[in-house]
Amino acid sequence: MRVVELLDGVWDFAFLGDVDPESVEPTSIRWDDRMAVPGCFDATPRYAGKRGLVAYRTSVVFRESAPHRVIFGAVHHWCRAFLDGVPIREHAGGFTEFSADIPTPKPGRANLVVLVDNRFDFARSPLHLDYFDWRHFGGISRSVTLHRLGPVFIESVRVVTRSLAPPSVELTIEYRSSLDRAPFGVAVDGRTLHTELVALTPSSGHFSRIVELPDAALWLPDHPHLHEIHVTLGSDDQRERIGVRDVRIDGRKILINGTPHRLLGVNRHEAHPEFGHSVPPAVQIADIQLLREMGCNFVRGSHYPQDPRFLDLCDEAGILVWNESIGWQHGPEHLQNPRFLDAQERHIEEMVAMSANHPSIVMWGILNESASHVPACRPAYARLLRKLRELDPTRLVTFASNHPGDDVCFDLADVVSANVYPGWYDGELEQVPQKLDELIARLEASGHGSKPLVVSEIGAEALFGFRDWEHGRFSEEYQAKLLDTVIGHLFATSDRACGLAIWQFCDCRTTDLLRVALSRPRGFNNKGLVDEYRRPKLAFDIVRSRFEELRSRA
Ligand code: ADA
Repeated sequence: MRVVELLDGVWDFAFLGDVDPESVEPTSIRWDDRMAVPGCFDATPRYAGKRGLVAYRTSVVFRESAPHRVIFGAVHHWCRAFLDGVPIREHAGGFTEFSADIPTPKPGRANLVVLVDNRFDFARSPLHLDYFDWRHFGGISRSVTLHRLGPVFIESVRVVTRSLAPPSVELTIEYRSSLDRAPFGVAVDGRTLHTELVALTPSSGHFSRIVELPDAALWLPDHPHLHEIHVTLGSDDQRERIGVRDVRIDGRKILINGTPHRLLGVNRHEAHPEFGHSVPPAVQIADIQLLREMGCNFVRGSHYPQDPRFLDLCDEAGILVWNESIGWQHGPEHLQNPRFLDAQERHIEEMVAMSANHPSIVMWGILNESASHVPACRPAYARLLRKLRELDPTRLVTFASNHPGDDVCFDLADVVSANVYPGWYDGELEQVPQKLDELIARLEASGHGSKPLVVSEIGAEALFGFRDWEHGRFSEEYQAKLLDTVIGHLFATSDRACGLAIWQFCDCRTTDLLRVALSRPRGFNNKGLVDEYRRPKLAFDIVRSRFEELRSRA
């Protein structure tokens, strides 16, 4: 079985500042501080809000000269890793997993140094830009593990539901090998269901098998049954937790295992003022508790791939997920730039590779609020959505448009998703019902009326604790009243939308770029139903009672 060592803990740390990474000699850094891994250094008091190059160091022990791999859960947002001063991997882009191979380590202790840069630099890290409406925290934000690789090793195990009755799944195993055959086995929930001696192609390859799961119960939001699949190949193994379910569309409805589901939920940033993007399990569990308390069965991971551990919790809680690749209001200058699109494509590959086995994910999203109304940007949407469908034909694809009236890419998606702000950026609260009706009428008129519609953002800003008799903007009362009106109108008087993701679950720190910061009191996007410490605002109870009522009617 594979030997895996968790490298998390307290690492040596140095804040190097505004220096060029090319000028840094990793063996002569002055280590003058300590930092938690996983963690975001710029969420700690000493380095709060700082941008620059930093260095992390730990030591690892190789007991033998066999090939090893270091897997980084996520690093924000550019890094270069060295083993004893020798570069082993460079990576741009946070929120996704990547690895570094060490084919022939010297037995003994070695230093693993990671230079990490949270500065904005389109040339090096085109996916993280300073104007996005959230704070890009920096650091090694998810776990780091060291894997010893044997003569045969499993690169990935992909599990896809093939049939609901009788339940069966298709497993696709990608491997690397120096052998021409190896015993292969599949156990489900501890029971061996399949064994064979499988022929392997030299160096690398893949094969698929369909396995019936006679005792499996199906995964549904109300009954999220999970099963553990243990795959062995030669001396290597991998465990995946899966749910047997399928996702389809029937006209304007989204079906899970053949049953229409109305998606009721929120957008969630993976962030916390004390931990940045490295949200600890205790907070993730609190978030799940709050989502359930509100009656949500849906979360949109805005606007980047969610932590696999949070996805595990969604799998367990039966919360449907829209998992999204990173992006925010990109115009033609990005969407026609091959460098940007290549980086998006690599990031999408990493996102799908790390999260495709989560049954909670029902759709993939791309490019939040980008120029999907500009004909010249259509090829970018076509390319990235095509990529997603190639990588995963079993799920729906979508993108959140903030130009739903004149979007030119909706036909490329399975689900039409609209971000709208009636009563906040667009008109007064009293106009909300009329504006929602106009949105639906425009979609019908432009020929997109036959697809499922998700209102993927809608909301209002409320400063936690600001209660006011005028019920004006920024008060908790205003937000509560607006969301009450939205939910009431969207589902009580019309059934056109099949999903809603309120903007947003919790307040989050935003960019310090002046033009955005001036419209964001406290430097936060304050449209959360709870504040950044998860304290509920008035709207929390309103949403809960509306969602409860809708679910009891369903
Ligand atoms: C947009 C965007 C969100 C957030 C929101 C707001 O719709 O997609 O990330 O910025 O607006 O609060 O204005």
